[in-house]
Amino acid sequence: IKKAFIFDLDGVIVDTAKYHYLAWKKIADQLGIDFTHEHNELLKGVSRIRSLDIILDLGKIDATQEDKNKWLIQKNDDYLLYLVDMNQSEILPGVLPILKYLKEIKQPIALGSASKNARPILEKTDIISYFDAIVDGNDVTNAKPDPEVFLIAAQKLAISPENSIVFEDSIAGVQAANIGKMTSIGIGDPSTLYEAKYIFNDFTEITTQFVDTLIQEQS
Ligand code: G16
Ligand code: MG
Repeated sequence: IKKAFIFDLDGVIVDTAKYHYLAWKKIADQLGIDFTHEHNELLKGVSRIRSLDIILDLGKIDATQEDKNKWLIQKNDDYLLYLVDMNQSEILPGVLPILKYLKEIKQPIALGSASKNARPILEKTDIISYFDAIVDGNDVTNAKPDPEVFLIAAQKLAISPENSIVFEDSIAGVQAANIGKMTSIGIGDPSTLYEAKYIFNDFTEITTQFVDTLIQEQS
């Protein structure tokens, strides 16, 4: 049996969530908006444009489109600076062994990320060759929790949504997988990701036996 194994990027494969936070924090500080790590949870898995709107809402700021565009550019320029020195050491623990195992047993692998910077990150961390399909923020019109990104990924792998498995660290992403009728696996805090079918603190808790179970599981 073949299942589609779809990975989110930020927070699942690499810990870029901290860089997104730092780049947004700088803009929030500039605007005098209190922006905490807790607020940041709301931004995970959410598109760049939507993230800015959430921050401006927090500060009850009504901005012009011109200002918004300026901040979106500033945020991304800043974020890209954090990626310059990125390498394979920034892959989160336990991820590489599972990618290797999936390749070994010939299960199809896809990326399903909201980020427009996904490809350079996969290149810098040297794992792009593991992916049979890459679907990112450049390919979708509807942001998570809309399942579009994962549905396109499954389609590219020629696997039905029911036979697709999604690894996600964000609430919006878990919801997207569930809405798409896929098996959702939350990576992170169980009190945040309780809507997922399975939840693990991180990838070191995911065994090859568990992967085998997922492949055998009836959808
Ligand atoms: C990621 C992050 C979000 C970020 C979004 C857009 O999604 O979790 O915080 O806002 O991508 O990223 P960019 O500004 O690079 O286009 P994911 O789906 O990989 O977790
Ligand atoms: Mg994520």
